[in-house]
Amino acid sequence: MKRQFLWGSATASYQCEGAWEEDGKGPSMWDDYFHHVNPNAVSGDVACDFYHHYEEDLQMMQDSHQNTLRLSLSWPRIFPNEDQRVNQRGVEFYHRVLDSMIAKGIEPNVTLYHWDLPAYLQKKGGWLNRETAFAFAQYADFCFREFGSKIRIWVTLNEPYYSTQCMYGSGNYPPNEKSGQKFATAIYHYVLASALAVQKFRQYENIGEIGIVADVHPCYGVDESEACQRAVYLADQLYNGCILDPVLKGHFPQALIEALSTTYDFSFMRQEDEAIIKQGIVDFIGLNYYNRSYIRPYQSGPSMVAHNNAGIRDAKKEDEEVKRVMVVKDLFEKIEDPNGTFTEWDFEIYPQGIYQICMEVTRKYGNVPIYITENGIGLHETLDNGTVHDDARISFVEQHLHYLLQAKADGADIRGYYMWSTMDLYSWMNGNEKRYGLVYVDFKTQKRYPKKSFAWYRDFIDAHQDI
Ligand code: BGP
Repeated sequence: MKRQFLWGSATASYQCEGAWEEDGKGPSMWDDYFHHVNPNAVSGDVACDFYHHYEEDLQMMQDSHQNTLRLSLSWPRIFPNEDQRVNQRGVEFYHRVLDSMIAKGIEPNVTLYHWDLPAYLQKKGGWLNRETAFAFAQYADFCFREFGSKIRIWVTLNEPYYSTQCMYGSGNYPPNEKSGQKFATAIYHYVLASALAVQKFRQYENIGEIGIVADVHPCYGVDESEACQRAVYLADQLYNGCILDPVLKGHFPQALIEALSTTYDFSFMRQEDEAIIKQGIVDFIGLNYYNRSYIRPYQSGPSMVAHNNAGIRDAKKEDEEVKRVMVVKDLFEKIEDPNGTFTEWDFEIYPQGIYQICMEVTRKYGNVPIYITENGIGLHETLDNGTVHDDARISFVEQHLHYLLQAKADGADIRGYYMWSTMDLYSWMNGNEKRYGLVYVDFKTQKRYPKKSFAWYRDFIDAHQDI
């Protein structure tokens, strides 16, 4: 029987729920960070208060004919303390949300971990500590048992590569460190965690399928030279292969490890883990596509990575550090294409990249089922007569969907598409003013206002039901 294509949008617990300490929830590493380390920054304490507005948000999804929502569970809402006693009120919240979704014909696509690590685990080293991987598997196992009758699409982790880059590369996210060694260690433990959770999942029958969500970055060289091709090859292994290879082939990309092993110590990779990682192969892959990587051979300087959280495109002229660039010493450099089109946060708009990455994944990993689990554009927006005329978003999504449907027609097994995001929500280091939603949220009143893209997406879905 032909499966219905899934058309929906995505959120994440810390970015939408709010209620950071309500009904027995424990603090996550983000709560600790904003309450103790960076108290002047905008936090996700309230966000768009999905905890109290979920009925309204799900109703709007149904009104726009979306048949799926990607959401995540907050680990510290379920296991608030180190004693590992279940917080029943947190569990009940997720049951209420799932029941409401199912009643509205909205398929749950559930991520177990979207970066809100319990604070008690962060205090013990977080993803640098291999014990975190085993703790994750225990938490995942609980969720499989508790919610297994309601969830058919499971995701272990969201964007292990990008979150590690932000935690230990740019130092943009807590714990705000810049260490290549820690970067490599954390990625490894993430992959181990996913594999351990998949092992647990396989013990159950009839609880659906399990995957992982990877941020993907199709890599393009500045020229065709041999040196550039080598740089692109290694950049692709780092940005894409270091997650996709282990979860789809069962091992890490060898050339990358060889290239890095003169600088970094890989002794955290234990032989006993090899079998676990081999058994951790997923059923599908979720791809988050925002932009491509434009690559040239390594030129000079130490390894570094920087982000633009200022939301001002010209900020980079004043301060080089806000430029969205990366250097991996001796391997490659990621730069801006001087002819590219960029958002105010230096995200390049490159719709063809979604075609490229879907076809590459299909070719390299044997036609694996694909969901596009995030795609969208962050903009500064204001309310205008009760709505937002977000033509830039409509154009962005329309172009990406054009290329996505082309990839599907050319043989990629694409099963669903999720716009980031369902409604405006909290954008990590960019606070509340980098808006991605189909629905505008007034964060002061928590009132919702559908944007122009909301109706556009509904009509697009209606016209593409039978693909
Ligand atoms: C992805 C994350 C999301 C979301 C999105 C937009 O990396 O999975 O959580 O935040 O990017 O990123 P940002 O909010 O930083 O612009």
